[in-house]
Amino acid sequence: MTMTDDTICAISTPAGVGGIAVARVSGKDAIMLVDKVWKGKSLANAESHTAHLGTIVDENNQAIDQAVATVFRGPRSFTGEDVVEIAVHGSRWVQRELINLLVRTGCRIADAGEFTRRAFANGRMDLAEAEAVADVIASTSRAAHRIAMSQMRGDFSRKLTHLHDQLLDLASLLELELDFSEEEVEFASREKLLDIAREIHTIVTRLASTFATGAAIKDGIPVAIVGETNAGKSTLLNQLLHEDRAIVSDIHGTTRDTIEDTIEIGDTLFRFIDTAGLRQTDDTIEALGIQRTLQKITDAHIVLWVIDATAGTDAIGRAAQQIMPKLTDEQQLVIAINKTDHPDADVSATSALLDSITNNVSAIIVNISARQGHNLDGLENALIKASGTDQIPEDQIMVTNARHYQALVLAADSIARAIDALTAGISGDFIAQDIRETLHHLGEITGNITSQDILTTIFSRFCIGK
Ligand SMILES: Nc1nc2c(ncn2[C@@H]2O[C@H](COP(=O)(O)OP(=O)(O)OP(=O)(O)O)[C@@H](O)[C@H]2O)c(=O)[nH]1
Ligand SMILES: [Mg+2]
Repeated sequence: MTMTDDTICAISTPAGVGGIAVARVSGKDAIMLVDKVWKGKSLANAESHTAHLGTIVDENNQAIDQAVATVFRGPRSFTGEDVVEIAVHGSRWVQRELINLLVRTGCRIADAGEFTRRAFANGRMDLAEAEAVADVIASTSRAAHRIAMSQMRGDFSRKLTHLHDQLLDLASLLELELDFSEEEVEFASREKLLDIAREIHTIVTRLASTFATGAAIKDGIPVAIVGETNAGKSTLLNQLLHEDRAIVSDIHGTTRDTIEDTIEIGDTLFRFIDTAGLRQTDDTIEALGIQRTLQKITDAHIVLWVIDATAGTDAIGRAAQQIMPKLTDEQQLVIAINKTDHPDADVSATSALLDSITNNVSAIIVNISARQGHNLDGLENALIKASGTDQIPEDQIMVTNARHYQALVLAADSIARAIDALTAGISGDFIAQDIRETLHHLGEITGNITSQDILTTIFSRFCIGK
């Protein structure tokens, strides 16, 4: 991606036919270039933040469409440059002609994410805020949207900037000390330094620890649906997704490979993964499927164990032996006792056995009939509870971006080294080095310190027009 001061254009609304489509033009000549294809009151003297009705006409004075042009004069615009947004009727032909015409007039088609990159380059937002624009656009659930909005508003950046500034103050005192090293003076109080370093360590670690949940909220909380063959896992998946996604049959071992899809329950996006039923098998393909099931248990945040209440207690014991040892403390277990509608279902024996199996693990147990759709509400509530998303305070800052997470982990490491050095009474230059590293990692998130390569990678993930 080249950063130049030319004027760029792109359709900013989704590809396809719509009631209207909006082309965005940004750059120092934006107003002048749009004026060349504009029939109506000239935009040259239009005030910022005003909308004008007119017609887009080509070089032969042929009308392409009636349009509304909204003028934003820099720096008070999204990109910080002069911007004109042209709303036309959303026909594919009109959209194509408009862009072709703008290019013939002197605009360049924008690269992916170039509008947002210009906003960043012109100081309209920092990097974390710019990345949040992409997240807001991509958000598919209320919870994901809330996190992205908070990041776009700059809550996360403000927190980091505050830490960064505090640390920078101390770092400069330390550097000053190094300049006077002959004299053995101490400008930076070691006690104060230690206090602040500890505080920063706590906050950075806490932020990093929100990543697992934050990322899961963004992509869908992974729920592995597991259990013995024929328990009703695929039936349940179809019910949760309100769609016949997986094949259901009374033949044991119907599902061979994992099937996954997302759906929003309450405010939260869940990613359900239906898996091959657990049983002893000589079939090579089925055995590979079962290996995948075990892997999915490891990757899941929530393990949803489906039990066939008609299958007898031996079957529960067998499944438990496979599932329980794989669970970690961070994972939540939800157990669905299924087929409660069936005359052979023995719910009380099943519950009693489960009590002993799960006696030192916290599990939420729900009785359901997947086939009849009984108590699916109860199961959905259990999933929301297990996800913990209803416990996240409204103003909690969540990290959802792997790049930010990595930088936070590195910042936590270097500040921890500084704390060790301070506690051990090690000399100032080592401490200053660790603090400089911490500053560097915090700066990477907001973009104070970021290489052009990283910027290009980040912005190329946007679509054209953003
Ligand atoms: N009576 C009753 N039958 C059910 C219920 N849920 C599923 N079944 C039946 O149980 C059989 C197995 O259902 P599946 O959903 O294919 O089971 P599965 O756990 O995916 O099985 P595998 O893919 O072989 O591991 C089918 O005949 C379903 O109709 C239920 O709630 N009540
Ligand atoms: Mg199945």
